Amino acid sequence: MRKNIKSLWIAAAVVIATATTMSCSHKETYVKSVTFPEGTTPEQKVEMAANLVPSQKQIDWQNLELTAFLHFGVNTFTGREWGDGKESPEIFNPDSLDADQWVKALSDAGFKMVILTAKHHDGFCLWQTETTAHSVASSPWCDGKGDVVADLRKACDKYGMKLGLYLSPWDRNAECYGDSPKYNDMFVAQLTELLSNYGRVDEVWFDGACGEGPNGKKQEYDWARFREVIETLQPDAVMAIMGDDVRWVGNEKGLGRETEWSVTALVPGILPGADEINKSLELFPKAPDLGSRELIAKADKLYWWPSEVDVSIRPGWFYHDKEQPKSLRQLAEIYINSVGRNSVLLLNIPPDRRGLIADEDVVRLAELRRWIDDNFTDNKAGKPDKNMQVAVRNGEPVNTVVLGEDISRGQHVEEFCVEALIDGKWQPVANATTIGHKRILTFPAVTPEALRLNIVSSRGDVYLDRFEAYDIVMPAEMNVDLPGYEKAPTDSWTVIEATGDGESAKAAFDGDAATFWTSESGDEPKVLAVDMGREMPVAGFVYEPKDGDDKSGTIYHYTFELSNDGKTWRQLPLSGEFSNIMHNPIPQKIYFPAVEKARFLRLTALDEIDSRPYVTVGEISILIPQ
Ligand code: FUL
Repeated sequence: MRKNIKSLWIAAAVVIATATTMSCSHKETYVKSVTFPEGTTPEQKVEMAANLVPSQKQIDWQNLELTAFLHFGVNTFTGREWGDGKESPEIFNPDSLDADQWVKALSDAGFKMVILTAKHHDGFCLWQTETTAHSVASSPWCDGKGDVVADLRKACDKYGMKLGLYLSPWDRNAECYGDSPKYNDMFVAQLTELLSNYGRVDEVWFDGACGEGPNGKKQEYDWARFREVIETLQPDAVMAIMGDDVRWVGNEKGLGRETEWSVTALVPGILPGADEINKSLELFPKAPDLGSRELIAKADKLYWWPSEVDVSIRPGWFYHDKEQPKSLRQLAEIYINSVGRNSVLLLNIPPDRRGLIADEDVVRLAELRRWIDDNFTDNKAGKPDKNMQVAVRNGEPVNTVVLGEDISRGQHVEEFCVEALIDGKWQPVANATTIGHKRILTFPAVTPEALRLNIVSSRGDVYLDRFEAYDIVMPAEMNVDLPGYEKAPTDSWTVIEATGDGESAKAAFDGDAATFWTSESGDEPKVLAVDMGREMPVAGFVYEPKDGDDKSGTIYHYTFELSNDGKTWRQLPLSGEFSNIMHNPIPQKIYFPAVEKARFLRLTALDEIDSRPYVTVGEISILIPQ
């Protein structure tokens, strides 16, 4: 706890008291968390929530706005999203790895920090480690003498880029994984190496994915100890996701919430008792409401735990040959829906097998930078006055406002309306709830004399430090499907086997993922077999989870077989895992090593993402060469 600095009036800061403002008699501020003493009333809790502020390193982190993610490792060479830890280090052999090329492209695009997967779930370490032989030291790359983290450090120094490191707690290679104290020692040793030998580290990213299944071993992580290592070795680094400085937004689609509170009742997963408290509040990282007044009334403690939106420029986190980067339109929408919704955007740009960021990704990043510069430089609004009103340049149209609260004083706005003065009358042009560090709101273009912000409700005083107006142009949409392959028509398809209700299985290839097949029963295995009506050149298949928020029944592990006569089946040599589908339930495009001629296909589901006794298929389709 620290004493509040009395409200300072800064040039652009506007302070207003609103209808809902309580008189903040004792303005004590709370840094990072606040615990409610017993008997605190709901009103007092809201007042205390208004006085919760971020730590300095959280403020610095939020100001970065754009951070880049680099997923690189053995998966780059196997084409998988989650390695199983059995990969031979021999396969790691980028022939032109150039960290300078990565950081230059990222720096040119305006990124301020880059986070590298020093170790992903497969356990392969990209640095020279004493903790395991499963690392670059055992690879042919640079005769085993290379060190990707060191290369990246050097490039970051050259371009003034901050460095962050992703170290996966889940390790599918470490023999001691599951032997909790032993693995925790190994993990601490890895963390210590990374945080001691590579200069300043600004973000440590611990992923929440964890593979312990019903048959697996249960590893109990020593989060308190991991945190201590960070605090000792890199006190300025934020601890993200499995950490209490930075929160996972809850999806991998590039979407912040419409109402994105940095002040939340959700307890960071690394803190003792987090699971029980979150359960009692019916809270989880994907929950739509993390900070409303109703929730605060039920909570005993609140955290300043701001959101980070992680999303990949490509469908997968790792580079896969047959995938393409997102369109500029998609990236522009992601920018507005992340940075513009009180979040930091963590955009993944995976280096390819050469060890370079692919040309088309470099181009797309440059396009994004240009789009941001072209659209968010020419502010048409003047300085806000004390009524939160800005004059707009004479006769100029605007369709976007960019607002910001001075978060060093907390997050206060609960609901607001932007009004435009047109022909002498104030008219509403946009309504929204939270602002936080930055809120970008678009609306049909108007040509007003002035704009004003009408705060409908807030938690105490509002400290606005940004009110800008622009006339932005969204990039045109374009087709990002991979050229050369297309989905085969399904008119002649018939179901030859389906666990449960065979009739409903047709819904799995009716071209509409909103209708789906459910295997229904708990029978094993769960099979869907189809006669495609004629022999086809099959290059791969697409499994699409059913549409909508309810993803129950989504398949996790599977086998996929083809047949020419419907009797003799051959299983395709695939990983058999829709890796990460529980977090990112996008259509899974699986390409075979070679095009196969076949008339029949059989998908066998081995388990469901949450071990439910049934599976669902929104759509199954076949990819054929065009
Ligand atoms: C997830 C991981 O399982 C993915 O592979 C990826 O690293 C993503 C950023 O986090 O939970």
